[in-house]
Amino acid sequence: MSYKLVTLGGDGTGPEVMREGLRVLNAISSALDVSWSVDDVPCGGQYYLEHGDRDWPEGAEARCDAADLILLGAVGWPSPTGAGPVLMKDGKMAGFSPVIGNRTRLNLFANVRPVKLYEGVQHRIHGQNKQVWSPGQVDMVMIRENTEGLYSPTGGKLSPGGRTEVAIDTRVITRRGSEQVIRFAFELCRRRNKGAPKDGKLRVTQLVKDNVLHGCQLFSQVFYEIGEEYPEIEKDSAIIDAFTQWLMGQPEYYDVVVTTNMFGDIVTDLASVLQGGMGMAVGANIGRDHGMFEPIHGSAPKHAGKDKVNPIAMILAVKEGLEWLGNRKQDPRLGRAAQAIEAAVIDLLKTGAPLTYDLVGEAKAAKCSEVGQWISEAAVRHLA
Ligand code: GGG
Repeated sequence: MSYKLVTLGGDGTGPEVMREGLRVLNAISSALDVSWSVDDVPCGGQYYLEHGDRDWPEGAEARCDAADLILLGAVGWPSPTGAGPVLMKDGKMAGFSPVIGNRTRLNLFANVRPVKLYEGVQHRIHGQNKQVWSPGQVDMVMIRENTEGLYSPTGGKLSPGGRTEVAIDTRVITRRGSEQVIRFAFELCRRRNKGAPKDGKLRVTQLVKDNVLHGCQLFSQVFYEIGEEYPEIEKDSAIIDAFTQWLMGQPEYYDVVVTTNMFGDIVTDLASVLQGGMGMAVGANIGRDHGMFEPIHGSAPKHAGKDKVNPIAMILAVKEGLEWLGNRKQDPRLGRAAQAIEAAVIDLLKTGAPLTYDLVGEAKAAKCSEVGQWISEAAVRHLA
């Protein structure tokens, strides 16, 4: 039996990091005798520019729906006409379908973003390659609601192009959407059973602006209702703007964090600074029946085609995907594969080379493919 894998490489550096993710997946799968049927679906802004009417082929939805596992690289491409990304006729970003389209259609309601600092990562928060925090101090999971909020496919423009032009984005927060993601956060906190690095307490922190926004008031109400079912977990609430400075100043206080869609989008990019940057940060889009795994970074057009960017986030996305699928299918081989990949990444970061420019600077930088090759060999060694 083989598992069905859909790959959505997308734009720019997306296909480059995907290639390294697949290099690791293939190496470890042959060592464990796991087989995959791989369906590569082209998509994104570049696809739209070449094909004219859609950002992925006819029938792509059904191909994703049939997958056991979906891996996404990155989407979004600059418009040849000037500022901003390539947009489709309906005003959506070309690349909407594989990302927000899949999240919505497949009800991938939880966007799970581990924020973990591995030993050896030199982040540059104060302008030098030093560590501000030790790895044990940064180990939280952020959960972003993934199907509604400001990313709901509602809103539009009135009088487009005229002097009276008005653009409206509607922030939709539903009880059902809030319930499913908040419950997911409490369950994850219980299952993870780690607690915050600072004090070992199981803690779920919600990020809201409930002093201003109706949607956040509903989210918060649901948070405390559901929280009652988890007496062993501390319920913590932070106003999103204040949270941004607490996150940087005392990351060790946080265990599991849950928030609405756009707050989560922004704050997880910020949190990536604590773990070495966007090249280290993974997003797992999880629903009841489907999962899609991606690096949280975008397509980085200026680096495209240079074999330059950090593939570790994509490789860790493969690891998260294998862990998720292994649990779903009760296949212990996939769990072993996931552990071996993480162990290989840990080895590499401790060894200190080969690593890409974002982690070690241009002078010492290795290529994207060298990093992928090193990790794939090390992961296989971990299985022996
Ligand atoms: N790999 C992530 C990616 O391609 N992001 C592009 C994007 O527009 N994402 C929207 C989102 O994460 O909400």
